[in-house]
Amino acid sequence: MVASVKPPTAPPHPTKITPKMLELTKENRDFLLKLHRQMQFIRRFEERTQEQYTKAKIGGYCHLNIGEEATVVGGILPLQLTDYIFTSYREHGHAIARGIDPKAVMAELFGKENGTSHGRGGSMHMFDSDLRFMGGYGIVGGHLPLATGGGWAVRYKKEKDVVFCMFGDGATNIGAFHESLNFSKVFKLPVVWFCVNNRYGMGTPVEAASAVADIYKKACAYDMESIQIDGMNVREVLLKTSEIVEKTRADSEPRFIEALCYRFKGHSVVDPDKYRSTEDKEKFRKADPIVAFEHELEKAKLADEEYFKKVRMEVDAEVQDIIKYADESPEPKVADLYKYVYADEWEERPELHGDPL
Ligand SMILES: Cc1ncc(C[n+]2csc(CCOP(=O)(O)OP(=O)(O)O)c2C)c(N)n1
Ligand SMILES: [Mg+2]
Repeated sequence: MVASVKPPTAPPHPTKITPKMLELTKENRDFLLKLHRQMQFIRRFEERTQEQYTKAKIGGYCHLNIGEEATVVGGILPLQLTDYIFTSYREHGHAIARGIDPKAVMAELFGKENGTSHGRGGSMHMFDSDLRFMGGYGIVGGHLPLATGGGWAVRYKKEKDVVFCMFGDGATNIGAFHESLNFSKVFKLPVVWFCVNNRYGMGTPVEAASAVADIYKKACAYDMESIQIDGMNVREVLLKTSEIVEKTRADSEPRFIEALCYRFKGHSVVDPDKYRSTEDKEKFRKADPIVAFEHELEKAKLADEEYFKKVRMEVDAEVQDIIKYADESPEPKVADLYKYVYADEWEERPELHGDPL
């Protein structure tokens, strides 16, 4: 699969993040405000997605990123467009941050023909091979061996791309997690393992499911560099992710990041979220990654409440247009039911045969 993906052309945003770029200065204002706007856009996109679900415009499973925006934007942005991304099912925001047209993301949610997967996948299966967005996956941890295979392909072809694999805390308790980390280390695969620790796997807190509560320590068993970062702070996520990704690009050693955060809504849109205390929710609400970033921008006199209000209104209008687009988009045709089930053509790549290492 990875071998036949076309290399993309121009990157839509700066990829190598330096500490200087993130300083709260006037010179960096445009970039910082873009970050803020993107997080705010994803937040609104998700809020409106929830609304559309309750109106039965969206069906199937549906998991939102609300509260995790700093890990979404901060995790995806430092990647180059030739890097490969694998994510879990909570991936609408990641697809948007990667540069997939949000209209195609919403159309996919609506099950429409012009969605990223022609409406066949829905919420958990955003995909864009041109942008090397290799999919959201519904089986917890099921994509980790696939990312390992992606890392193998990159090494096999002697390329300089990085495979970026995002998953939840719950995924670190399954066998495929350990096999994947072990394999990536033994064969020196350029994979960055990025764990979004939102402290819960459905209704189960990390401590009740994992023998090791500090998840980054699990990677130490495979002798790889592993760090724990503040997943509520977009500047920290960007910088640390960029550093780790570039190290992996340089030496093809796998590395591990654990980003601590919190999801503000239930596990999925139908979860009434009765298992978390009000105190806990309030505590984390106070650390809202968007509000925290707004405070930083305001303190540095780079923006004010009026500006933030304007952004909220603008992104909401954009999302409303996107919903209209998705709603008016065509349904897949019944006659096309079997289309996209099997690959149409097999690309012969004899140059790939040989000794990979
Ligand atoms: C192999 C497998 N087991 C169980 C499930 C049901 N399930 C869906 S999401 C989930 C929790 C996963 O939690 P985590 O990895 O922390 O990700 P989060 O939802 O918090 O982003 C479970 C158990 C599944 N989809 N796949
Ligand atoms: Mg979780």
